[in-house]
Amino acid sequence: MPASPETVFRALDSFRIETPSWGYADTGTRFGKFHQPAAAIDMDDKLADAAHVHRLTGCCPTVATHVLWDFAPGVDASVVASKAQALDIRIGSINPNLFQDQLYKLGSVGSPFETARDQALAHILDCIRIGKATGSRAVSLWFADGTNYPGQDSIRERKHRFEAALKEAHAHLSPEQILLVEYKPFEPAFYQTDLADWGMSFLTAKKAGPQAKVLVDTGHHYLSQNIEQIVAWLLDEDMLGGFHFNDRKYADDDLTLGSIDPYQIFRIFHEIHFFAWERGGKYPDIEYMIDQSHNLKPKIEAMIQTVCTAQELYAKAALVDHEALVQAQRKGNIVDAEMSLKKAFNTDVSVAIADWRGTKGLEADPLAAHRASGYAEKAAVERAKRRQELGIATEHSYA
Ligand code: LRH
Ligand code: MN
Ligand code: MN
Repeated sequence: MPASPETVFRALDSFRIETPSWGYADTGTRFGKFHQPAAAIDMDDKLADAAHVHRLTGCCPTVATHVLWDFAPGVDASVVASKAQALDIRIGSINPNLFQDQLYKLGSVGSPFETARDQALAHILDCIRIGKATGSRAVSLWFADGTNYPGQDSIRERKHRFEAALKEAHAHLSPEQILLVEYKPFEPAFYQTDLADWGMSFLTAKKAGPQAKVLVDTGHHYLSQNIEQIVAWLLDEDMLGGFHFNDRKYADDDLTLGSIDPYQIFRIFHEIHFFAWERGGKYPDIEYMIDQSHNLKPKIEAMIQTVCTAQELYAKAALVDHEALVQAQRKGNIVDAEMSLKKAFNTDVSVAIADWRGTKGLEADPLAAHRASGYAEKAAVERAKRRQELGIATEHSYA
């Protein structure tokens, strides 16, 4: 059944998704890295690639930055913001790096060492300053903190250290800024992670202050955990700040979105549309971001694939007949209730999305348009040459 174009158009008109700078550069697993000649070398390349993806999709106006990987020490962040602006994009979330420095061996803000805690907090405050200088809204916190062996440190003490640091960070936010608190149950800490699940992020964010919210990375859950239920609860508590979208088969696999389980992403989007429908069409303020590390697929193709999948699933989820769903729920009609979701999920939205792109002056198929543009081939030649000149033929700063 083809989709009602008005609903699809309305959904896509308001849908924006942020691409990550690190998704354009060479990445790998902890076992190794397979290099791509077209991969971005520096921030200028990452901005160019992000702008190219936005030009083709029309829905990725911001790029997430990882401070240590993207901003050279002492660089004027507003200059980077101007470069982005010149390319018709903006700097999006600012991600501190609280895990690579040797000082963070036992953690950052949760470390038993005061020097590590002080450095981590100072870095977060720097990121808040970078956010102000670049006109970006979200400072997005992910902590590798935790312990690897029972008894290694006091779990409660670490909790208190987190509460103190995030409260202090929150006090430095401008009224426009938000603090996103991401959780992850495992890796690199393998006994206990300080912010291991949404409840821990929720409490820590609540204690930090009203501008702190929870960030849900879809890869950061145990297998079979009901992520849409977490989303529904966070929406109901006005605590859902944003997403890091990716897919996984096992753990934090960072695969392209919907490559394994598109229905799960659909169900997450359904919770958001359903919530907004109950509120007369008022959508919550959510930062939709991609966090994937496709080290085998060509970088830009993988990014476009994820963006298009996100649009498709967001549009499909908007098609759920909420009236019918609520009627079925009230009658205890499980089959019809479930079918209202399935019917929307099984609707073909490809023509409606292509038409929407047409109304925005975009090509109907961004992936085909990218392939036809010759952008990747040109980048491969130019970047391979530059790598040689710089003496970094196969290396990149991402560790
Ligand atoms: C941690 C994480 C976090 C980091 C990103 C590179 O697994 O999801 O968001 O900032 O990966
Ligand atoms: Mn993440
Ligand atoms: Mn992750």
